[in-house]
Amino acid sequence: MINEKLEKAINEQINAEFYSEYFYLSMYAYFERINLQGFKNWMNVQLQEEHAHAMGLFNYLHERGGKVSLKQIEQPKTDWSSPKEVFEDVLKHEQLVTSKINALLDVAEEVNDRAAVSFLDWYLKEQVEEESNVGNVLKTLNLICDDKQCLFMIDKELATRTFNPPVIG
Ligand code: OFO
Repeated sequence: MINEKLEKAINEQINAEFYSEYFYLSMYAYFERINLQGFKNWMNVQLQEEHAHAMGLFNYLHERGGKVSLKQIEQPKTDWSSPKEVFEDVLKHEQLVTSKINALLDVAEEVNDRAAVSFLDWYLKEQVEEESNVGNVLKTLNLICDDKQCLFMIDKELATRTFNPPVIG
């Protein structure tokens, strides 16, 4: 049976991951509105990844005999002034998620649940990768791209991203 404190912390992270899905869905809607299909595709892949992250924790909690308690999902931001502003928000958001995963790992360590620590390590590695990917897009937007032609070039590149269901844990 999983420790109660850890169960609560995992449930909070499930909510955070579903919020991430919702947040990226809102960005997807923004890119649909301004007709940047490649950026929209990037968000579509990202929101599917977030759904998989949430379900990974959901399934793990069941596997460990815990109770999944779904909570209300906060309303995400709905408007941005530019794709650059969107990616600034994405980076900030992913940095926040990293700190949440670290806090979750602290709880798993505190209650001495080594199996959970090992499982949650995957999420930490995933965050390193996500922050790096997002940082690269943002760098391009910040440093290289100050005209529309460049934006369309990045849009083309982001259109090539595909969703590969992650193998979690
Ligand atoms: Fe963005 O990795 Fe989950 O939240």
